[in-house]
Amino acid sequence: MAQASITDLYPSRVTDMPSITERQDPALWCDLNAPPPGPLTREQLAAFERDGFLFLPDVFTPDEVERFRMELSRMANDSELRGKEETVLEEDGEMVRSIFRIHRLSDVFRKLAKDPRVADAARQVLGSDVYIHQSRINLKKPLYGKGFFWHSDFETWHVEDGMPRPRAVSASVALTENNEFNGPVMVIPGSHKRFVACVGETPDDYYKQSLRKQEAGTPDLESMQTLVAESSIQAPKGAPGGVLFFECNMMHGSTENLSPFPRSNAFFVFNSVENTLAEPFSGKEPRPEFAGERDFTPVGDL
Ligand code: 6CS
Ligand code: FE
Repeated sequence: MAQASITDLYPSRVTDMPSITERQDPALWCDLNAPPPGPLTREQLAAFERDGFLFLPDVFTPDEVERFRMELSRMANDSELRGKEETVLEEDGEMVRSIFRIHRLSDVFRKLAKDPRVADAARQVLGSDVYIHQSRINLKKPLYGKGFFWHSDFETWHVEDGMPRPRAVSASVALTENNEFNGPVMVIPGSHKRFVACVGETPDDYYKQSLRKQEAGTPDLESMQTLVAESSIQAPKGAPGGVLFFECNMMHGSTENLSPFPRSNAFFVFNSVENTLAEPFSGKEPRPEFAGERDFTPVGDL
C-alpha cells in the first residue's frame, strides 16, 4: 500500500544501517507560558518536556486499585476472552502476557481511560482532544513474567500502524507495586528527543510475534550506548495507584519478573485527534484494531 501524500518524517526499518536523528516535532504541545488548566502543573509539564516521562505517585486510591485488580483477574480468567486475539500469551507457555483493548472490553477500564486524572493530563500534554490508540493490561506473573526489549513505541506505531507524528502519550497505571525485582519499566530520560531508525524489514503479520517478543523495531547496541551516554537509565518505582506518563518516542524496556509476586499495570495510549492514523509506513497491511485503533472517537464520548 503506497503512502502517496504523506512524507515519512521518521523512516525506520528501511536500510541496513541504524541511525539517530533529531526529533522533528515538539514533545509538549501546549504553551508553557499560559496558565495550565490542570491536572498537571507547569513544573510537571516542563519535566515531561525535558525527560519524556512523568511519574506521579498515589493518583488512584487503594480502593480504586482493588477494583481494577478484581477486573484484571476476572478478565485473565475469562475463558471466552482467552480464545480471542486480544489476549496475548507468553511465548513459552500458556500464561497470559497482555490483554488488549480493555477500554472496549471492560466497563471498569473504559471509565479508567476517561478519568480526568489520566485523560485531562493527556489532553494537556498533547494540546488537543484525544482518543485511545491502544490499551492493554500487562501481567508479569510471579517468577515467569517475561520482559519487553528496549524500544520506542512511536517507532512501531509509525511503521506498523501509520501514526504520522509523535503526538501521543501513554499512561501506565500501576496495579501492583513496581520495584527493582519485578521488572519495572526502565526509561532513558531525554531519549524522546532523538529518533532511532532501526534495521530490518517488518515481516507480514508481525504483530503475532512482536507482541510476545519484539525483534524488528528494536535499537542496535551503538545507538543505545549513545542515548545512555548522553543521559542515564532510570526505573520509576512505587506503590500501586501511581501513574507513569511517557511520551510515545521515549526509549524504554523492562526485564522479566523474577520476584515471587506479580507485576501488572493498565496501559492507555492517548493520541491527538489531530494525529490520526494513515496507512502504515512499512507499506504492509495495518495491524488489527486491538493493536492500533482506527475509530478515532474522542475518549470522552466512549
Ligand atoms: O507493539 C505495540 O504497539 C506495543 N509494544 C510494546 C512493546 N510497547 C507498546 C505497545 O503496547
Ligand atoms: Fe512500549
